[in-house]
Amino acid sequence: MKQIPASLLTLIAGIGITLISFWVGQHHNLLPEQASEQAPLVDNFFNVMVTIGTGLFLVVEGAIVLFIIQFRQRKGDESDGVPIEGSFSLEVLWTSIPAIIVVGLGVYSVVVYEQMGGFSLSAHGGMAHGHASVLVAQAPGDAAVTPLISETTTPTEPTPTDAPQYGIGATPLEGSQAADLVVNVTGLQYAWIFNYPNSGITAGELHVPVGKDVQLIISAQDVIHSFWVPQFRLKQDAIPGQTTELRFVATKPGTYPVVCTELCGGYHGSMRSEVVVHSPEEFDVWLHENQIAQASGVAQTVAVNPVDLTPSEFLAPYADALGIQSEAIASLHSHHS
Ligand SMILES: [Cu+2]
Repeated sequence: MKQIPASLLTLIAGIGITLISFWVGQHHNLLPEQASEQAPLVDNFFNVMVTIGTGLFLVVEGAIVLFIIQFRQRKGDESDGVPIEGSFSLEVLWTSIPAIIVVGLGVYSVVVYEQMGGFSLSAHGGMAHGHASVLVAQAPGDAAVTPLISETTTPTEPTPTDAPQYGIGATPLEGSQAADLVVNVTGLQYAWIFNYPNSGITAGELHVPVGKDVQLIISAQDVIHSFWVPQFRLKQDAIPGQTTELRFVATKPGTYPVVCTELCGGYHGSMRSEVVVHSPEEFDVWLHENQIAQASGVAQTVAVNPVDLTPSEFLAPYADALGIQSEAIASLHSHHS
């Protein structure tokens, strides 16, 4: 029988590895369900990485297994191995292929970040403004540089309201449009507090309507925390003294976990909450009920056994005091520990 040429075998192996890699990239089941408009962007990127990773794994491991068999020591063979000094063309190949992959993934990740609104120039300042104010802040220490900088940047200092915000903002499609719902998120050891500035509600879980453009303004009271909803594929740091933003559209009604992903202290692991995605009607009911409950004041709420309360109800009496009263924080500690 005539030997099959090596180039043909390599071609068949290449096609096989490619097909397997693409299949694994689409069927790995490693990610939780998608519940936001942003999730498919992240998942497509992840699938590309899994596809490439599978291909590399098969090529490298396959070569090892193949060579173990093909170049094994045969019985009675005591001779030395073939003296191989190296191969310049092989080295060029295995340096350039990873380089192309890394640069390609880097470019793709920037595209995804941009589509999610990572480079938004929001009404709150945006990246360009942020850089300018940083330069102005550095200038006083260097007299020679000051005149140069003051010529190129606007002399006005940003006011607190248009302070630069970092994070995922409006997408290029949304432009400078305002979000449908704004929620202030505060991270503190060891809880997340959600405040709805337009309705005055303060809650221990995040409630949002499905299909609506939601803007979170995230801050931290003590140390760095990180707000993460795995099903939304969104994560944003909560930093003391610097607000960050996270803008998303939830696509599936349901309850999803909110996790702190920044080791923030002894009970970091218990710093969890939930985001409840309602239908628009359900959300209006929730909004209405909570406005009534929180308007009724402290006197009535104190009489209720706290064990029977949801975090939202429990936090209601402290709505006004949030952020300043140590009492409110102490209550949160006892509730969450
Ligand atoms: Cu935390």
